[in-house]
Amino acid sequence: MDREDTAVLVEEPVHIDSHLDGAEERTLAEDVLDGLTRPFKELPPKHFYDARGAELFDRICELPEYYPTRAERAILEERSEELAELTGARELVELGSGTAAKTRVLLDALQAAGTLERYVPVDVTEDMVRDCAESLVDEYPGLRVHGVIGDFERHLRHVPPTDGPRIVAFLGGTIGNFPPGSRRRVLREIARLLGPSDHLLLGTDLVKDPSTLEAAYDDSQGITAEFNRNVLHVLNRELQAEFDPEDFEHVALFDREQEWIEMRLRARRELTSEVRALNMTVHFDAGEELRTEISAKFTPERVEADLAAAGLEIVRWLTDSEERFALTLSRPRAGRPA
Ligand code: SAH
Ligand code: AVI
Repeated sequence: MDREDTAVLVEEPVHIDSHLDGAEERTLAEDVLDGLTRPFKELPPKHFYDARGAELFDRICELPEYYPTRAERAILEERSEELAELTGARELVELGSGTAAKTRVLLDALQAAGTLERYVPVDVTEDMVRDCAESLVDEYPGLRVHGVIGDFERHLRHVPPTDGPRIVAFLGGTIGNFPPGSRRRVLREIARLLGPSDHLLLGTDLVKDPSTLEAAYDDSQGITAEFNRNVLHVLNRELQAEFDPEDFEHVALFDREQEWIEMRLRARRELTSEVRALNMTVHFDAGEELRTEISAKFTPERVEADLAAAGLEIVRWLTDSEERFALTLSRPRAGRPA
């Protein structure tokens, strides 16, 4: 027999694509040029997540005040079997996957149902995608992992096509980190990943009393404050800025009208920093603030309206016993425009 006849194509269990290159540094530069020259200074939250930011976020998830992770995990523990049965998913795509800690609950259920074949984590933090892929193929024999290192606002076209039912998961409440207009744009883009037999699983934190919310974003150990200041460490390293992060106070406030938490960095004194890579000088008055994150809190009506605007209809609305957090399973509405 010819060697070619006997050759078996062995697919590697881990495949990683990276779409972050010089373009990523440009987006940080553009965000700084755009966001730090406005009367109300602002930066998008995706720049928190270098290796240190990702580690600080993991510590936030363990804090007694930060309930969303525990509440979402509790829902997954209670309802993953039902989600596996409803979706019959062979593939799980996860946007902003991080360490995929809670995701394992869903992967366990899909594996127990006998349908799981492939996991596709998508995240801007390269080491996390690589480490998580390596760990998961060890933990789930037979699982293939196709990691996409990229920005889910720009690189969703690189999510590989699938021929089986899939779940696209967007957990943790990360959708709340977008202001309302971009939130709907992001959901519309995500909905384009869904065929008629696919589902979106969306995690959203729910509106509740302001004191619980503000404590969740201003913990007594100061970990969230460090996470917030980390964006200045990122600017110092990536763009040769000269901020002293300790010159800034961490602020977390619930905006009752918008129903979102705002994290800000407030200058403790008047200061000026060079951003050498951009040949730029940034000035802060004493008390001036830089908005670093919004984290929107949802009502069932808001989730339904946002999903409907993306052409999706709700299949299941799942909450924890204290109704702090919701997971919504939705699918493309029949007859939605492509
Ligand atoms: N899903 C996890 C992690 C949430 S933290 C959980 O529920 O605990 C938010 C994650 O999204 C981080 O891992 C961060 O690196 C990633 N992220 C933030 N903005 C992103 C973007 N624009 N594109 C891709 N990943 C992003
Ligand atoms: C990732 N994201 C959903 C978190 C949140 O709650 O908005 C990020 C975070 N910011 C402060 N603490 C946690």
